[in-house]
Amino acid sequence: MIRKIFFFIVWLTAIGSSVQAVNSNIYPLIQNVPGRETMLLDGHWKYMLDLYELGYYDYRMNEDRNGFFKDAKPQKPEDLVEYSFDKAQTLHVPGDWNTQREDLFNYEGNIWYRRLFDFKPQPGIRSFVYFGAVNYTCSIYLNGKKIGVHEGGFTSFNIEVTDKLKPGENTLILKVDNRRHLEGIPTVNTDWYNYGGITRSVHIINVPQTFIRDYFVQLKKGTDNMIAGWIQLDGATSAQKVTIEIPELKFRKEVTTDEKGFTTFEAKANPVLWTPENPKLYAVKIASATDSQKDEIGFRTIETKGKKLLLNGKELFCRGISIHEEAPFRQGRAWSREDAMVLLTWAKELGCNFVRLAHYQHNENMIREAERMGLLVWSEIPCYWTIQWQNENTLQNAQYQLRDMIGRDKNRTNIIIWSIANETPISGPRTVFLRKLADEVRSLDNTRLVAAAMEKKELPNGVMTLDDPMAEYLDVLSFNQYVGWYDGLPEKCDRVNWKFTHDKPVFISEFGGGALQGYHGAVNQRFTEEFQKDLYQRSIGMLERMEGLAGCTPWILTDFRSPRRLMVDMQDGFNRKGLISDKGIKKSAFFVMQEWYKKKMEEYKNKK
Ligand code: GCB
Repeated sequence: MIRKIFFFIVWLTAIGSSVQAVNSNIYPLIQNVPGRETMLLDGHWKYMLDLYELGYYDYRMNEDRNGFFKDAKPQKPEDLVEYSFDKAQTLHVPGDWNTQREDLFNYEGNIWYRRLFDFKPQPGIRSFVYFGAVNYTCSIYLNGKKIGVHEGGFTSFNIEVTDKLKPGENTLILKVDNRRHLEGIPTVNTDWYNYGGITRSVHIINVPQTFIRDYFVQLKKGTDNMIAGWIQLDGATSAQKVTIEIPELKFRKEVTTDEKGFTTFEAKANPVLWTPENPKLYAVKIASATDSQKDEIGFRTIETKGKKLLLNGKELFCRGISIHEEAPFRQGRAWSREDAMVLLTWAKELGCNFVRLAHYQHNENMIREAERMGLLVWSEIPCYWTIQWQNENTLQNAQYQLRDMIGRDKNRTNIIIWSIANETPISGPRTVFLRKLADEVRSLDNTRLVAAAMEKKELPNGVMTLDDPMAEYLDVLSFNQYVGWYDGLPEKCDRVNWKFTHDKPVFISEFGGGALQGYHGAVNQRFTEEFQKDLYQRSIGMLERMEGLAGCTPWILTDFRSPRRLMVDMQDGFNRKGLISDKGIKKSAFFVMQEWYKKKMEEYKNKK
């Protein structure tokens, strides 16, 4: 009897945990979703605003077994049902809710979403529901049953629903909660707008019983003529043959997986290396007995040598810009290919070969378009400012977000830097936390560099430096500095000298200042285009004197919404540090930076 009770408890715990957290341990991410034929669930979803979470808790605050996820409808006139998805209004998915309806603009709380769809189960086919991103937490219900919860507003996740879909009409319901949490990643305090909702596409992915779930195909670290990686099948119960082919390179390799469907491979090849000037991608085909995958993959090397960054062995200067995932012109979260094209075309116009996608993983369109356009990428997780360093759950959350970021994008050759944090306050626990993240990155992907946006330090003798214990564990000395904006006036840039003790490339991950586009005045008048222009001119002078500078990503491409920016008539809820306004108009500083990048490009053209 005691044994039976024990097993019952174990079973209950197992059920509980499989419902509780959808993470890459339970449902590993499916690679290359854009390359699969999927059933897209984008479009108009019914929604209900639920300020008091009454669709979730009963009046004693217990989880209600008959919450809104039941999608109840009165059957008889006397039935009491106090909500109706059928009569509710709609929100477009993907999209944040804030910019779709005026009354939701400042809403932080719960919204229920419902989507009905027809489905025809087919024998031998497995199905997964895939979410590009939902901010910040969500509970997911299919046909009245909870199938998972997820935390983290910018990473993708999928859940297997093979046994939960039914023939005919299916009901997918999400409870999305975008409230901020002290223990969250990010925490309550950021400098960007907390757009809520199902912000990226939703797909049903249908795959064979045994399918190619994941793969990693890049140049082997330290070589430029050896393509190496691994393939993971899902559903395999015995060893299987898998082939990987790159027809243009006449590269073909057949390998056999272990009984869990995993295999590594490596073989010689001579690809034309991916560069910003020639962003060459190859069609790569992976095939198993039951499934096949097609992707476009490029090959390049990235390494550091003393103070130099080397791309394909050649010295690189990152002519970069920081970008938030905010839609040009209409504001709100960007998600579409068109949004990505507009933002990245501006970056190209500025003369960039590099973009810092701040402060969280951006949608896949951004990364893939950047790759096609020849833009190198810094990708980061929202481990930003005052994280709860001693909270184990917070660490685990950061680790999942990191794994999911790398999980989705590890085959994108334009990503050369994984960043683990931004401007975090130095302390023992913080360094322990960040070291674990840095180790995690290296264990998942040793082909790229690991960085964090750290902070500068001014020594009593006026010398500026980087004095952060994390510098030792990271590959680049990357830090944000606002000399001339938060720290003195622009003329300070002319006086500052920088000294670094580490023999590593220096990278300025942020600098800049605000200006309201079209606001003109004296050079010492804050928020004028003249002030911003002068600040950029002097910052460039300072950067030119910085030994070992390997690149920079000024803050920021476009003005973006932030609740921290309250100045009426000047900010009006926008961080105005953009080189381009929220209306898409370039400010004077844009052209200063453009001119400098032209010069840098010439300077580095013939570097070895
Ligand atoms: C920073 C932050 C960035 C802010 C920026 C600012 O250092 O990393 O998220 O938006 O400063 O404008 O103050």
